[in-house]
Amino acid sequence: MSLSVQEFRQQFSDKLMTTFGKKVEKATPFEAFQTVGLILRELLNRKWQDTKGTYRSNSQKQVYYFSMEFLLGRLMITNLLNSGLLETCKQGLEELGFNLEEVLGQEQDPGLGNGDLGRLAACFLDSLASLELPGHGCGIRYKYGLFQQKIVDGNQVELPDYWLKNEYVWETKRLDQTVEVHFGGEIETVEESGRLTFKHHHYEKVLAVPYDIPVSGYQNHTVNTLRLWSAESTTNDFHFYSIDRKDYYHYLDYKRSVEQISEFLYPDDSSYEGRLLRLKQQYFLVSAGLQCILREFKNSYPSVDLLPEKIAIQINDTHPSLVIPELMRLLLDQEQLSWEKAWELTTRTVAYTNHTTMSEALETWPVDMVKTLLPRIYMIIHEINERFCRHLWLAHPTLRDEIKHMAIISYGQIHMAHLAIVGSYSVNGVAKLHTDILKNSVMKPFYTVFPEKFNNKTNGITHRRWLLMANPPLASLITEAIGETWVREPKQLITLLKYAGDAAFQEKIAGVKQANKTALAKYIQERTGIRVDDRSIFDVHIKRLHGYKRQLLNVFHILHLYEMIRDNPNMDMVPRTFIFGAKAAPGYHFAKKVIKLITTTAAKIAADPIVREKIRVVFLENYNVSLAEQIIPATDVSEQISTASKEASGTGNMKFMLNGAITIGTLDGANVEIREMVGPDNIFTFGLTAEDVLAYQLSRMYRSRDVYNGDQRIRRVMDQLVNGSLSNDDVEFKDIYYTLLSNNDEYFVLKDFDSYVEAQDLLEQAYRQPTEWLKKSITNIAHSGKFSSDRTISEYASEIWDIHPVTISSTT
Ligand code: 26Q
Repeated sequence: MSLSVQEFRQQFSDKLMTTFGKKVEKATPFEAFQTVGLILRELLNRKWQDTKGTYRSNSQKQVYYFSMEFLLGRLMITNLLNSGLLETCKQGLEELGFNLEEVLGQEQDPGLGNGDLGRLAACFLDSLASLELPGHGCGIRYKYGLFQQKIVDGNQVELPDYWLKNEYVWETKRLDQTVEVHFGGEIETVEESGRLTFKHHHYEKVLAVPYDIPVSGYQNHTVNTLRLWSAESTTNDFHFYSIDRKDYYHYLDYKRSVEQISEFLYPDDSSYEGRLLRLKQQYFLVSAGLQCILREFKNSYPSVDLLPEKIAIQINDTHPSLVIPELMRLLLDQEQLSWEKAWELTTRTVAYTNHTTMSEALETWPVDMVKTLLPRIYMIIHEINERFCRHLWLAHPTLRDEIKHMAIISYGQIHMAHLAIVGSYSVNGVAKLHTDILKNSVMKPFYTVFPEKFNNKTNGITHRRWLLMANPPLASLITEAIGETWVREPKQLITLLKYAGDAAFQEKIAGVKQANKTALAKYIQERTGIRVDDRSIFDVHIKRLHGYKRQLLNVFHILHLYEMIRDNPNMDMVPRTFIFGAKAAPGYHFAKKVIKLITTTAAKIAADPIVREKIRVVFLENYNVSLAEQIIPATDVSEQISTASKEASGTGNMKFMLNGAITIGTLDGANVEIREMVGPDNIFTFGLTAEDVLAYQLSRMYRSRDVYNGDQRIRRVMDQLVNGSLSNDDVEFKDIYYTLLSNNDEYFVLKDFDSYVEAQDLLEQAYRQPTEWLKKSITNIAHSGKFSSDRTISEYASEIWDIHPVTISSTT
């Protein structure tokens, strides 16, 4: 289905009139945006119907990706590009007197995720649809996404992200698909004709209402579904409720408590303690999603025995791991299967992805909380645990000492990762190194018991969003050189290698990078009033603020340069602009102090006429997907400097290399595989290896104070934190100072400082050789095909899910 510019204009003015009662000349950019959205939706709806119809009739296996987060970013440009209408729309809008960029800029960025894990889910949906694979997302329609960040006096301030304030043009409310989710109450066990049955009384009823978002594939006919659940109560419910309570105020309380469930996204917090509301959210997602899948399944198939042949459920970390006991509950209590049969079906349907090895990030829930909120689910988890421990005792006598560490329930806590491993048929890590650490250390005893479950699926990103859409000039240049097959087969990017040393091509690449830097410099000036030198090196560190991601190490390098320039104002160096973007969890004190340190350092340098000629620091507030799309194409240096072993994979690293930035990084997460691909000459690695870090943790032989005492450069940097040179308030940064010295620098910032500074020096020398630098840059782009989420999803499809592409037949 394609539209001519003429038809587009006609539809635009018709829709504008019916929706807003306005003529084109009077329309605001927002109204123009909504109108284009409505045109696209109509086109998408047809394909959507066809896709659903085809899936229903061809009976092939489908996958459901359960995730508490989907960090979609703006969808208009994706949908335009996917339906081949980008040029038509651009021209049509221009002829009608609008500017495409401005219209696209009207779209809210749905911030329904914290960071990488949520963004990964969004990339996966894009690849599923683009590869014509039958796969859907299942998540929560939070009323408020991740908070909006403002910087006030150098500090982070959080504001609510009410992304739904204008109608969201891509969603459709599906009232007819509403299901009920039950919380609390008691379970009565009764024997009925020789079988125990479980009756749930006095529960609180919550309505789960789905909102569907179409997920279109790149220039094909597939439109899959992202279903987001909203907790709602209707006034019609009042009569149900009042039978028990006869109290209008109780009803209002109930309504409030129901609506809270999908009210906001929890920020990923370093010191997070289990909160009842988060558990409610998790069960809400899982129960609504599974009931709906099972209902649909039973309409299509004669017996639930076929479940593992027809459906796979992937859980994005342990957050949705209650799918395991909930599926058991539905199969036992509703479908009346035996425990053994229900367990067989469940463990052949569910697969689990792990995203962290850090023990403090592995989820646990207090037994009492689960018992009270989800009494039947608790009974089932208890039984799973009993059976699992018995199995270990009988079948793995050598592991008897380990059982207490492997139990699902121990010391009053439920260990969700243990539940997820035991209840699924596949456990995957997200980069080779990460999977090896799971197998050989963090989950070693489980690997001994279930070696066949463990596998690696290195993360990927959609090159359509992160190159084709975010960096059109680079995309065109690549297509000019090697043709356009790379868009459908990103591995083809490898043919760019033959241009790595080609002077003419290098010059064009340099031109694109320079233009992107100029554009970013302009954007920075508009947003912050700061003028940055677009000829300086753009050195970028954008990701969530976490101790292990070591933004602090980057700041220490900057403070070190500061001292060097003060010592020697004529020092010969290539000017650099350090760009940061990061949100800290609202309760994460240390992370917020690091933000303050970055902004304070930025201000100090800006006020110093000598230093600011050579270095500049910019903190861009409210980092999100749209901001990333602006920054990444303009980046020279990609900072990926986590403490080795801590960053499971990272995906920013991949987005940067795809856009020709050079990585400075530790041998952590997917950096290791990036290095394997591009070779050691085309990446700057430094610091402790994962093995070193794990060894230090075991031996407890690291003493940060010794490093401090033995290294004058570090002392100078550290002392700036507390000697009043950064802040008049001499306690402002003392917490950072003591975390590094008295708390022994958990993330090895001091330990890695020297080798980081050395790597930065080497990097600068390389930058001084433009031909060599550009060769590195092109080599990185050429090898980035491996890191496309199309590759990742193909691996999940064949090695975990056993699903296959489906050609959508047109029914209209
Ligand atoms: C937990 C409890 C309460 C509130 C929030 C959370 C929570 C929310 C989000 C905990 C963790 C997350 C997100 C984790 C995450 O993004 N992990 C990242 O996953 C990426 C995709 O695989 C990897 O690339 C990153 O390395 C990993 O850090």
